[in-house]
Amino acid sequence: MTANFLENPLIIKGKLEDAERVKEQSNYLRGTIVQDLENEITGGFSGDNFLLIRFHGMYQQDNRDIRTERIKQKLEPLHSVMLRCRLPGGIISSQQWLAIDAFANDKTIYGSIRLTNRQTFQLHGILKKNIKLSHKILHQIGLDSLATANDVNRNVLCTSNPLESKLHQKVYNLAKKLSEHLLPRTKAYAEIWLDNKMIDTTDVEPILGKTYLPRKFKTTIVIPPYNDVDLHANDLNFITIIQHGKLIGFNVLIGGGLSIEHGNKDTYPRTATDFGYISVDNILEVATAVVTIQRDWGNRSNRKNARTKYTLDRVGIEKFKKEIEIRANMEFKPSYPYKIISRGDRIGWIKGIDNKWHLTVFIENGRILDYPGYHLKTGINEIAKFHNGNFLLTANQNLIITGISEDKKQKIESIAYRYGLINNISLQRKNSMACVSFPTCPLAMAEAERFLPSFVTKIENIMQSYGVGDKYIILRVTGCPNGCGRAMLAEIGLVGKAIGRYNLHIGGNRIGTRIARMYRENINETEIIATISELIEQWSKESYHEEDFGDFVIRVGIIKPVLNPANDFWE
Ligand code: SRM
Ligand code: SF4
Repeated sequence: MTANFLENPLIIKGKLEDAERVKEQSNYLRGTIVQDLENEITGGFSGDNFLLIRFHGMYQQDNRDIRTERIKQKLEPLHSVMLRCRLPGGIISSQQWLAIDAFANDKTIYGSIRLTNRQTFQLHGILKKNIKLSHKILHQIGLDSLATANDVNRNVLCTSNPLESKLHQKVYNLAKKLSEHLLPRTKAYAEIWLDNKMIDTTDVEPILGKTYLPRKFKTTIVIPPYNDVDLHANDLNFITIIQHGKLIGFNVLIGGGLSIEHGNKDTYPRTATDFGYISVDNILEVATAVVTIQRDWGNRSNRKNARTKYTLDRVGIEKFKKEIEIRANMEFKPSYPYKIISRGDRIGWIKGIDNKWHLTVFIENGRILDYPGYHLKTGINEIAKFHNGNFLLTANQNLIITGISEDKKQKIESIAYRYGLINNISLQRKNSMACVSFPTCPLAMAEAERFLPSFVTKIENIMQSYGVGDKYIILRVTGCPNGCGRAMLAEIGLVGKAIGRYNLHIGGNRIGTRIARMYRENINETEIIATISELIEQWSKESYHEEDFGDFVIRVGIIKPVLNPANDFWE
């Protein structure tokens, strides 16, 4: 049923992006990575390999804080790679954690583990000589970094939901199954990083195809009422429908994505569209259909317009839907009603229906490192040594220590207190998030992770001064318009424009179904604080009972809602 690539009118014709040539000529993602690894003259990867290593879960980076200094000294940038692990649903055992923790300490430049907002972790600063070792260690502990970057289906997200543990286990298993089903089949990863000899030379990619997808692809499974995975940032979402405690099927939402390019009106953030309901048994067929449609119809001539959201708006929802039904041999039924109540994590202790305890630890910006006077990394390591169970990484960059029996609770609590892991964190801080940005992100335009902590303190003070210190606003900072910090789904979002300057977006809602619109362009921190202060003052005086900030600014007409992003986002 695969669409004919040459004759199908739904395919954009035009000069292909160079990334397409790279994939085509890569021999199923091998390139000359092996030869490059042996080249000790440079710490980086050359030519196509720079992009190809991304399919294996790594990005070449350098420390931007010292880049200019090194250039002055006529040195090449201090190249290293950031490795992103594949961890569907975010579950990692404490034993696996200890191995990662030791590797981060001993073999990375920065010594940190960075929890990402897609339920996994990144290790920044792995030198070329240690890359193979990193993959071997991952392999030994049953993990890999395959397909966590570039034009494939990325880490599959699944609601972190310890309270509904029975259902969570089932849904988590589906997330794993989906992740494996959509993985590249090439043996390149094992050959290059794990020294497995090439078994044959005819790798076949039945789902992804020889040139893989036109762009990255993101999938979630959501257990309402929690939208902690921020489904509207994703290409494909399965919302679980439960009847009498049993999972019966999913509502399928397609075409979410948040990235834009400053000033490029052909780009826009988009929330996912509801396509209808499918039964549990159809999940793999529907996922295959959506991925292969995007593979066949996605724009390979312009990476800025290549995500599923653009394909969907170009071909139309009805056409896209019909094609899924043909390829998956099923029909969508009308969606079931469901209710989302929140997006945040429930920091602190929760008792699950399994009678076990779950402790969610707040990790500011997901950065796990020992700081002077705050030994966060050591504290988590101590818990991992004692716990002998699982950790669960959330899509809000936090960490849950799961399944703690009553007799172990006290000891874990005492370790957590000793290392300052259980803190008096304000609601505002718990609901604030930033992307990585400087110093490692090559695309960063403004600070994000290093900017957020003190910025939140300022917002907390403003909230206090207007008597709304017990409330919160979903606040997110993203260092450039790629939108990794999901600022486009925030009530207040800052989008990096240049060093020290941001576009200020407002008007997203609490449950993450409305895009935030630009309110002020290219302003500095002082201007941002002054603007937000005025808005919070007005909110504190004029809002209805329990009216959230994002809804307030829309209701009183401070900003127009984004209703149809393809047409009205840039108005
Ligand atoms: Fe992202 C690229 C970090 C979630 C949209 N993202 C990058 C890179 C790899 C920069 C690069 O291409 O060289 C960043 C690495 C920085 C570093 O030093 O670590 C980066 N993205 C992150 C993380 C770590 C942010 C975080 O603080 O948690 C998240 C890793 C997720 C993961 O584990 O897989 C991360 N990125 C997101 C999200 C949010 C989400 O998925 O929920 C988005 C917006 C949603 C979306 O996809 O539309 C996002 N990242 C992008 C884009 C723009 C994609 C596009 O459609 O144009 C890029 C740039 C690109 O792909 O060309 C990008
Ligand atoms: Fe880097 Fe931009 Fe993503 Fe932030 S939003 S991590 S600055 S690519």
